[in-house]
Amino acid sequence: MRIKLINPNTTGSMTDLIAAAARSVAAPGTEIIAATSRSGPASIECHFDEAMSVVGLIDEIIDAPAADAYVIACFGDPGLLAAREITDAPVFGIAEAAMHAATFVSTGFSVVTTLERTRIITEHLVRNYGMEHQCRRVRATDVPVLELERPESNARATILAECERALVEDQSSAIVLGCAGMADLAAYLEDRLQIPVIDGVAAAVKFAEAIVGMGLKTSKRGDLAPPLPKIYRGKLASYAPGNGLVGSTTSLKAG
Ligand code: 5HY
Repeated sequence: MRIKLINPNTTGSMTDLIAAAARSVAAPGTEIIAATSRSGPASIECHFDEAMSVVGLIDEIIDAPAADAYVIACFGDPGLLAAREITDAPVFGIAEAAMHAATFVSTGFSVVTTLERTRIITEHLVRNYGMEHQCRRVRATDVPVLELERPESNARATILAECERALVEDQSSAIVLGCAGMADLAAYLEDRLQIPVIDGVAAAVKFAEAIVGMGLKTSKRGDLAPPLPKIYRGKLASYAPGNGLVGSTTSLKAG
């Protein structure tokens, strides 16, 4: 099976880290195609970044070759439902995948994420995904996304300290890592904390394998049906549903 792993930010080194995490858990028959968005922000840290990242993400989904499943490797799950509309191949967001995984191995988890403003965005996701009962708290470290890559930033120690506080103050029994750029930290943190630490990239890849293995596709009945054909104007004219790039027939073939 072929899983396309899309980093919707434009930082290729982060894609390499995410791809390594995905490949380390993928089953022998799974091919991971890692892609970095070609347009948009270098890191996604606010609502505007998220909105601006979605066109680049959609480009990666409509580009050949088609995949059996898609993973959006950013913890805000930007464009997740839009992506599900334009293909019938299952699409996974790493936040949704990680939170679901956490509920299988604990009754209460904390999310440890990057900036304070990201914490608020994650709280929206917790509510959207109906995780208010299982998610005890979302914690920010105030480490910017791209600082995760710089050893001098001391991000690893900062994140470990926040996880330790989560165990004591939130009484959480699992940690969800709140950024794709933390994918390489799961084993290190799990070793020190002795509780499950869930990286959403790994979770999404394993859910993708399971759902594709079950032969499931995204439902095209209701709101995840292909977008209705209509005119789009200005810079986005070529994305008008039904004109060939995004359309009911093309996208379903791509899936
Ligand atoms: C991510 N931003 O996973 C998010 C999460 C965050 O560029 N990749 C990003 O920390 O806001």
